[in-house]
Amino acid sequence: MQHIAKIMMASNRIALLSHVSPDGDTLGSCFALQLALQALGKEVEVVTGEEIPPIFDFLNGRYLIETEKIYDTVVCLDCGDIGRLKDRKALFDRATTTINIDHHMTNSNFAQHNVVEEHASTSEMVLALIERLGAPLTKEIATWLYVAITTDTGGFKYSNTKAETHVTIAKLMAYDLDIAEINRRIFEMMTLTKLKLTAHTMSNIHFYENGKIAVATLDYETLHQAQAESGDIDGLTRIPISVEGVEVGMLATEVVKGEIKISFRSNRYVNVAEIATKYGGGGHAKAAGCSVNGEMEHILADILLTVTNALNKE
Ligand SMILES: [Mn+2]
Repeated sequence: MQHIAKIMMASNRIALLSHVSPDGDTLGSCFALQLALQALGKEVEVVTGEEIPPIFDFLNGRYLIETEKIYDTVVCLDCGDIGRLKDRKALFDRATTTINIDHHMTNSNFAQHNVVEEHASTSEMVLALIERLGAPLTKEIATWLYVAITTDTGGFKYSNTKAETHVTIAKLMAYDLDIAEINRRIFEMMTLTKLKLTAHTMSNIHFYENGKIAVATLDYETLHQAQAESGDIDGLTRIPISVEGVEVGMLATEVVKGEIKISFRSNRYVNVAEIATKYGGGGHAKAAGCSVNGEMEHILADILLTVTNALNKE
């Protein structure tokens, strides 16, 4: 981290990259680091590759969707592998120096400099970096870091929440954060589309292996008809795993025809990161994902076999 702080201090034009279908952690990490580096006089842009989910609009993050510019240093935040950059790989390849800061233990160490550590969120590493850079912490920065941690821990409910997570939160709360408003906007408010997709997901769950595996699907027709955006789908992954007795919950979505995205969640003992990695994805032991091209039914049948094997191996 010391070395990375030095590289950043020596760079003038820096790009910060979030991962595809950006979530609170990748965005919170990008915007917090952007604000800190700007305070140090650096020219810093967040480049997302897509619109960010509207639930984060109230925080006024400034970003570019794409750019032809060349940067001294490109930093990927919360990206487990280079595929998570999609079209921004070209931007990454053009940079003189590349850095990868992440907390997914399946990370492929794709940059010149890689810092991968096990924390509840990538943003905790960003906070450590900001402190090393000697940039002042502000309410705005603390808010983004809070958003990153609260989203990646499901509001401090997931097993990745550690004592150190709460210590960090206590530090951030000293900046007079409006946590009730942040949490209301992030966890409670939803679009009408999301409400309808929630209902659809709940009424389309299939169970296997005596109810230990639950699979919900949102196919292309359903998502296209609903005009769903990625923000409408985030969070629905928790629905199958929330049913009593389920050990592995899966949500398969097809936003782009023929591109099946599968999100895995497990409760206690199945390592879903291993399963997702087998299909070209990755993640954490209890929350992982992958994207496979083909027909939903075939892909799910194959994955279901793998999950069944993993379940019965334990
Ligand atoms: Mn994360």
